[in-house]
Amino acid sequence: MEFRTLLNRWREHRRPLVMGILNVTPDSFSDGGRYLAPARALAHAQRMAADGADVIDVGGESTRPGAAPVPEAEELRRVVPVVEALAEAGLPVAISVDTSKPAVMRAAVEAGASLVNDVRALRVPGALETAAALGVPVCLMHMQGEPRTMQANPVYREVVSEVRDFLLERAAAAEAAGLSRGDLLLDPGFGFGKRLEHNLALLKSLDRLVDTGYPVLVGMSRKRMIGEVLDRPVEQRLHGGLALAVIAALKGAAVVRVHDVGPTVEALKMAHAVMTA
Ligand code: 9MG
Repeated sequence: MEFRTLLNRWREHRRPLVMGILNVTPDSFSDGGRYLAPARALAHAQRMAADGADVIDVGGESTRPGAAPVPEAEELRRVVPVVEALAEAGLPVAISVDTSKPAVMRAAVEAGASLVNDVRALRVPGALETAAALGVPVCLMHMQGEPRTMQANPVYREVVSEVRDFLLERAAAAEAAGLSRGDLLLDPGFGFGKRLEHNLALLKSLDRLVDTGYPVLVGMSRKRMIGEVLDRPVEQRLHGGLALAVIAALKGAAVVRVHDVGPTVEALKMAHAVMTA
């Protein structure tokens, strides 16, 4: 399944797509180490597909606050066999690769990925040119700083305008490099160099990003913003995450990136039924 096909389906029906998270990392914040072996990764992807995921996002470098960078060879070693296994299994989902490295983008797309999810919005040298040459849709995410230090002291004058301006500037750079406007998604990057007040303001004003006309992807699943409001540890953030997913959907998000696919699919189906009644 090509991600572009799903995006066109969303343009027609406006039912948000659900992206299941598949971290093939030893150190991600909620599931680090669980799916490093390709067979376990495939089993988890099969479960998410059966639960109704539209897309599976495969990532080999943790971007949690404080995470250290991963060398290119190691990221390739983690990601490529898993993308190959998912593609060979013929699951009824699109495969996305969560990376900022041009070599990983290239190898993953050759192996069967049809979306690049880049938390650095194609700012790594060579990423713009590589993405343009690959010709697949790309998600451009906002991040202030780098994962290792981004939560030390995030500061904004006016977070919604700054994030929106940054993303529009990156979309213009992508289009100038040859990417099609219709292949770009924007993501405010919840938790990436942002305090709780910034995250809440961005979700409250998500329509300002939706109004740009680009499809918007959001990722809030199990994140600290839920823990801060509800005072819950990472394994008890499902209910808060469902509330946030529904709010994002009502505000027009096109894709919701989550760990808990089944409950999210049901919550969004319910919201869609109400909104289209
Ligand atoms: C990889 N990753 C972790 N959190 C994310 C988010 O919020 N958005 C996107 N696009 N990717 C994310």
